[in-house]
Amino acid sequence: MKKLGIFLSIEGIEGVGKTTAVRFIEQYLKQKEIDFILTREPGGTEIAEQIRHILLNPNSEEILATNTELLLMFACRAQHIQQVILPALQEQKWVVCDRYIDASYAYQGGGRNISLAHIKMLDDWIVNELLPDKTILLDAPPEVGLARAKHRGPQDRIEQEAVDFFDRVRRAYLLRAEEDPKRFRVIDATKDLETVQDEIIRVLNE
Ligand code: Z5A
Repeated sequence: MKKLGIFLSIEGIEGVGKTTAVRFIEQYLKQKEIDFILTREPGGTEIAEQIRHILLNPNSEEILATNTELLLMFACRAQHIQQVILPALQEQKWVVCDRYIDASYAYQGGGRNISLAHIKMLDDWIVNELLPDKTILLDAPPEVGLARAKHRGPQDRIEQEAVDFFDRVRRAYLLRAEEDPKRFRVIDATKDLETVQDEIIRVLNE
């Protein structure tokens, strides 16, 4: 099979600096004249962005059931893999993705307490081993992320959860990293931006 491009995902709880990291990586790859795409989950295609709106809309009068949340995350991912991620990798581009499969284990597994067996079943079906080559996990306690995120606009549906929820999400992320040390690089996101970016460069150079 033809060699695929490099697949990099960025993970972490709300406000830890994923968007900032993605912008930094964008500059770095441009400087190195590497062909890449930036994308995100949930979203990344026209249809997946429409589903994202349902997932994050804080104003719906109907409560979104946790199983529906999980299934919609994977519906987005199925569309995203098919339409964006796989074609780009097949063209040997780098794919830099703001959140991917680990977010489902962390948020729907850790945060919402959905059984890992159910998530794994969808993972096997939809992701089918299309894992990132490297995953940068920006790690910080929820208080740090939430304080940073506070300065932005109104919160989306998931952002309205309590600190306890994000604590469970963080622990689930760290567990994923522990289980797959070859793929994950955990970066202490409480450090200043320059230190975090030095660490990111180290991962990119790998
Ligand atoms: N979700 C899910 O549940 N299941 C799934 O499978 C997937 C997703 C794929 C999508 O939100 C939601 O979907 C998310 C998980 C769920 N819900 N939550 N929560 P998103 O990815 O669009 O947005 P987000 O997680 O809420 O990210 P964010 O709030 O945009 O945060 P961020 O991108 O990590 O942070 P940032 O915007 O880069 O930085 C925040 C501020 O901190 C900003 O002012 C920066 O300048 C500053 N910053 C960044 N780094 C530093 C350092 N090192 N020091 C000081 N200040 C810093």
